[in-house]
Amino acid sequence: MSNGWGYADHNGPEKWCENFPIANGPRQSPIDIQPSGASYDESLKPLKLQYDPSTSLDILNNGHSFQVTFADDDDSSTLTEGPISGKYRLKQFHFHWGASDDKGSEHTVDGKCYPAELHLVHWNTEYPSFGEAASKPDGLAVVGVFLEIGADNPNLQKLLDAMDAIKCKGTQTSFTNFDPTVLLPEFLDYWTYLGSLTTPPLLESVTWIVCKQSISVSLEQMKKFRSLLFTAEDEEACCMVNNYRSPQPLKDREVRASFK
Ligand code: 1SD
Ligand code: ZN
Repeated sequence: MSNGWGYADHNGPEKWCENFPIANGPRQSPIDIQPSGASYDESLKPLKLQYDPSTSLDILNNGHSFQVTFADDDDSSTLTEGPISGKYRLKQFHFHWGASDDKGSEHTVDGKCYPAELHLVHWNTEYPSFGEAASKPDGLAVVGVFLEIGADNPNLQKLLDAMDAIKCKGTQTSFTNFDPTVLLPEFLDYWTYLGSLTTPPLLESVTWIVCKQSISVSLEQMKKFRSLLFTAEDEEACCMVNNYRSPQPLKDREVRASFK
């Protein structure tokens, strides 16, 4: 894994444990969610997502995914309630997807893979910064939303239109006034469990909140995701696909459901 981690055979998820031994730790993500094994917890509150579109800054191809970054110097865009206590600020969102429609999500439900999964990454304002929060057991909260093949999703269009400008690794462009609320499903029933980042350094700091309801994406729109490149402009082009980690052992963890 000399040239850093990725999703290829030589530097992919099976190799991450060489440099990041926590890959085999007690609370790794993603997991296969088994609805029959999840316990309904009536104390779980509805999620409260308050996002201010003026906090969206730019869109970036980081060579692993593409992400939209948000200004997080005040409490303008936050996640509160749900399974967490206190206030978590939105830092960025990004996606994971497959080379074909039968794979791509990180979490699975009873073994079912979705073609893509959206992650909205938030950090606990009890800590001074994202960087410090990222290593604390309650430092991050990531909301996961599955994408399912269906109708063209107009709410993805602004993102897809920006992709031509960020085709290569290391490129970014301004992406302002975007409201990530439009990417959420209509109903916010969720499963929650304690896990980790799904990419190196795989820190065990994430309260995962995975929405039961998916959002739609068309075949054409999925094609556009797959037209991004893992590679920089001066490298041999390699399509950004299969940028997901497979489910990890549940070990001694409980998955709770906000719904019956
Ligand atoms: O894959 C992302 C990674 O890009 C980075 O955003 C990290 C947070 O620093 O989070 C992981 S993930 O666990 O949200 N997939
Ligand atoms: Zn992710």
